[in-house]
Formats: sequence, structure tokens, C-alpha cells
Amino acid sequence: MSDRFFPFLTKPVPYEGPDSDNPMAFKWYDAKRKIAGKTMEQHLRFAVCYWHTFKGTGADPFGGPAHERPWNAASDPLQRARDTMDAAFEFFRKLGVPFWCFHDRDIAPEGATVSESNANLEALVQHAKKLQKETGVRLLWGTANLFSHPRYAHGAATSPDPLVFAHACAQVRRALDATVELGGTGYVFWGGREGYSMLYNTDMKQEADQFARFLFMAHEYAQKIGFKGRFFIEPKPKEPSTHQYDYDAATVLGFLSRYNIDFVDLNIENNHATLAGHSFAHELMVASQAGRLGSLDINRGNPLLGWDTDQFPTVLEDAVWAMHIILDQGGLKYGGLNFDAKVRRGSFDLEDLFYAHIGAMDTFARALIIADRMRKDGLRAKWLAERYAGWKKDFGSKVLKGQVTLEEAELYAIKEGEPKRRSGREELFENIVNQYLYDRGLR
Ligand code: XLS
Ligand code: NI
Ligand code: NI
Repeated sequence: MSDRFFPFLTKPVPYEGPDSDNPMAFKWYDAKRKIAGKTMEQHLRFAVCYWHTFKGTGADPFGGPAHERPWNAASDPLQRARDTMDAAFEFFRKLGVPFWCFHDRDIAPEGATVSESNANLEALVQHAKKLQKETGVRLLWGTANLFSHPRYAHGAATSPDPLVFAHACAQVRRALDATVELGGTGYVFWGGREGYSMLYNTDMKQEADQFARFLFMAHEYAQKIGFKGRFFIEPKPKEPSTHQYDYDAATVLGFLSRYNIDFVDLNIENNHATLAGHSFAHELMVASQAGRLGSLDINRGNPLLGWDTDQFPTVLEDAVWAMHIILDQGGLKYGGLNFDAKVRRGSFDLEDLFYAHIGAMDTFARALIIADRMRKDGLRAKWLAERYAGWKKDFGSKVLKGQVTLEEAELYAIKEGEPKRRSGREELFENIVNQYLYDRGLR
């Protein structure tokens, strides 16, 4: 493999440990280091996202592209797509990540017709297959971009026009083919335009029925072509739609049970959680406790801005929660940690792409060490056991087994009198967690 696009780095990013001052080295991410029986690489399952890292331009609503990339030099769109992919695999290899993720339109340009688009995609999938073989990098999940083309202005699967729905089906069919061909274990549905901007012209029930049908059709096809992975819905409350149907984890779980859909798990994104007015930990917990936490997009938002800023994750406490919950549920079988993050508009150097990913990987590696230590010391398990102890004993456990009537509960309250008040000890728990975050967990 060549050094064509990132010549400033001729060897993969090394692990040098916490005392290193080398910006192109890992301080915490040591791929083969074992934690709780598995290597860091196996726990974290990092995936670089193609769209932000290689297709991102630094554009924002107030200014066009600000990032010049050497892989965009060719004038022929297919050549540009191949160069971009070569750059991507050079990057994956040098960064040392095991996985990548893409939308159909990230890797291959849309053609003038459905058949032309399919042919473009197929050509680039074959190129990816070759590069995967050469580098050992694997596909985590694939997806279709059902939000950029003008035809999707009123939604894709939830469009009022069945022909638009058919175009969405055409894309998903080929994106599923690509995912299977490249060995992906996940397939994501993020519905940026599956929502509405006003209710005067929107029939929510009709659109929900359409979306459910769409998922059943996709599932049936995936089975047919031998897809062995899982589908994931990625909740987000808004942006670009005013209101998105997959609002948050709880809303999606409700939708799945309303339509009896058992073949979809959730892909939880940090910045979407905060846009919905939740914390990342809340969304992860809701999904995990329902047995449906499949994968994570680990970017973060900016508390001072109200939109999806997709920043690289550098906040340790968020990452510790994520790793704690992932360890609690025994890992991520089909998913992983996809960055879904972009460098800032002002960070236009190619080196910035490495710094961003290195920092994110170190944050999560450190979080894994800390979460493992917190779990081994039994912190949260102990706090929960103490707090809910009553539910394990006679009256509490009988209630849960359905052996107590409302009148019997009243008699119990009369007999026992006023409950003893117990402190929630929030400040104490925060102090203890801080000890782990900043000191104990790392020793
Ligand atoms: C946008 C989403 C998108 C999905 C994939 O906000 O995060 O990037 O992850 O379509
Ligand atoms: Ni995302
Ligand atoms: Ni997002």
C-alpha cells in the first residue's frame, strides 16, 4: 500500500503510553492490551465514518467548502471516487482501526438513472472488496443516503409519493447487496427526512405505516440474500426535519413494538441524544435495558450550540458511561463504535484528521479501563443493590410476583407505619466517580 495521500506518516500510529508527547501516537489505545478477557480492539470495535472523514468539506450554512483534499483532484467523478477510497484505506491502515462505515452515495456518485447509480456503486464495492482484502479492514455497517437528493425533500420511505418510496427501496436493495458483499454485520436506517415540517399537510399514521412496511420489505430481502447481521435504527429528534419520527430510543422502541418488529436494534448517537434533551448515557441505558443496544455513533455535541455539530468525542465521563453500559450488556456483537464525527471548519490540515481520531480512540480506551475498574470494584452494582434491597425481601418480592392486591398493600402500609427516609447520596457518588475518572481508575 502506498503513502500517496498521507506521506507525513509512513508507519501506523504507534502506542507510546500516557507520558508520550508525540501527537501522532496513542496514549491509551493499545489495540492488543487485554481488559476483562478481551483486547481493546475487540471491545471498542472502532469504525471510521466515510462521509465526514473523506467527503466532509468543512461547509456550513454560512460558507461553502473549506477543506481541500488531494483525493478530490481528478475531474472524472468515478476516478475521484476511487482515489477517495484509496485515501480512505490508507488512512484506516495507518490509524489502525478494524472497521469502516459508509452510505451508498459516499463511495460512489449518483448516476442519471437508477441503473447508472447501481453500476457506479457496484464498481466501487468491488474496489472496496479488494482494499479490504489487502488491509484486513472490515465493514461494520452500511447504509443508504435517503436524504440528500431533492426527490427526498418530503421523506423517503415516508414520502407522500409511492414512486419516491420505490426509489428509496431501490437504494436500500443495492446498499444491502453492498453490505453483504463486503461482510458488514450491521445495516443502519437513519431517517433524516422521515419526519415532517408541518402537520397541516402530514398524515402521521399513514407515514408510520409506510415506514414499517419499508422495514419489513428490507428485512425480507436481507434474509433472501443471506444477511446474517442486524438492522439498526438511529434515533434523532430533528434536523433536517422539524420533527423526526425516530425521535429517541424510547420512541423507536414504541414504534417497533407497535408494528411487531423484532429484527431491528438501535444505533445510539451521542449528539442525537443531547438534541433530544437527554444524555448519551440515558439513551444507551434505555436501549440496552430493552436488549436493543446494537451500535453507537460516538460523536458529541456542543452545549453552546443547538445543532448536530458532530464533534470528536473527548469528554471522558460520557465515554465511561458508554463503556460501562457496553460491558454490562456483554459487548456489541454486530455493531461497534463509529465516530460519525467531523473535524472543525478551521481544522483543514490532513494531520487534523489523525489528531481527531487518535484523541477519540484514546478517550474511549481510557474510558474502557476506568469502566472496567469501576465494575470490578462493584460500584454501581453495590449502589443499586443497596437502594433496591427492599424489593428482594418478602413484601417487595411478593408485589413483583403479582401476589399482593391493592388492599393488602394498604394493610402493609398501615401496619409498618411511616417509611424510613434514606439519602440518595448523589454528591457522594459523584465524588467517588471523580476519583475513578481522574486517578484511581488509571492506576
Ligand atoms: C446524521 C446521522 C447520520 C447517520 C447515518 O445526523 O448521524 O450521519 O449516522 O446516516
Ligand atoms: Ni449518526
Ligand atoms: Ni448525527
